Amino acid sequence: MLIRIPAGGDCHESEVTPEAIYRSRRRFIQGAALAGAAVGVPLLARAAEQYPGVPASPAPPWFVGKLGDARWRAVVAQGEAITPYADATQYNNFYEFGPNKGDPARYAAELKVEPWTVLVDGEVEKPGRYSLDDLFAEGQLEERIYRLRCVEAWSMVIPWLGFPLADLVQMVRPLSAAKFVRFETAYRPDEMRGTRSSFALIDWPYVEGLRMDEAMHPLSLLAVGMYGRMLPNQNGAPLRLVVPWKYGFKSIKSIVRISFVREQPRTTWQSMAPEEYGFYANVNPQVSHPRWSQARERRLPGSLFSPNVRDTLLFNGYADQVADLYASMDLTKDY
Ligand SMILES: Nc1nc2c(c(=O)[nH]1)N[C@H]1C(S)=C(S)[C@@H](COP(=O)(O)O)O[C@H]1N2
Ligand SMILES: [Mo]
Repeated sequence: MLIRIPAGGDCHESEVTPEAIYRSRRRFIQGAALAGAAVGVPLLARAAEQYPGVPASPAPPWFVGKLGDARWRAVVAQGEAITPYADATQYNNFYEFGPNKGDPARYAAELKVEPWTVLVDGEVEKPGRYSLDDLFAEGQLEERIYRLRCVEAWSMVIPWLGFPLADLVQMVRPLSAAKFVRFETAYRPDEMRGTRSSFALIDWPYVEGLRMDEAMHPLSLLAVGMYGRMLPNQNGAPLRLVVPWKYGFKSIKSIVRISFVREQPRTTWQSMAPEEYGFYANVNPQVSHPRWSQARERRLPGSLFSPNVRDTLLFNGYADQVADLYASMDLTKDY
């Protein structure tokens, strides 16, 4: 399925700023405000050269096989550089491993991600327990470079590797009764020390959800990798959702269950603080969090002297692609 690319046209591979180039030459992307490209060069050969600072991790055969004929598809923005790998993997939110930004990098290695299965259930013709291999047997791996905007008002630009969520949804054949998709993270107290803490107010497992049309949207991605490699555990290995027009908390990590349901699911942050976090969680500069404004954001990495503050974009800059989904809604009420 093709991403609808807004006016502005193609963005070639060379226009995307890899981390190394960003660091060494500060070369920025010229061109369209938002552009995409599908270039048929195998990613495997490119990964090492595109993201040289990234440690190579042993990958299972299914991943290596997919990487061999991955499709390069950039979705980027003018003047925006890919966030250095070190920041994307050491400044994380993954409360299962602790409340501090450094906890996931420190402790997520304790999660055993191999073997891994995903339970698909609910209103669906082909329920079952699937391995990642089964889930993506037919899929072609794609690279997508997206902004990631946390509700805490920081953001990054991350090159994901994954499969369109829509392809998986179609493969398991939801029934017409299915109106929402509910996602659940692994809950393993032995391997997730944050869930053992009595200070955590979260009612585990972490749960997120999308309306069916959001799940079918071509920008919604199930990521299995980033920076040309397997996903690090702290970023949600082996399988995480990426919904780039919504606040980061919708992008649920380490998924073990995908359910097709009739009712809007009760999601983790919404159940904890419904006045602060909504089900939709669309990035919106005009809808403030009750305790802070969302009008601006800090693009990481920043520094004391260069905090890198920028205006928040409606739908995180993806309004041309997704605004239609919410045409009849009051975004201040359905936040
Ligand atoms: N299971 C689970 N998924 C999660 C979270 C979490 O705590 N647990 N944090 C979310 C939040 S708030 C953000 S901003 C993103 C952060 O993703 P990153 O660490 O890969 O940047 O993951 C989201 N997914
Ligand atoms: Mo977040």
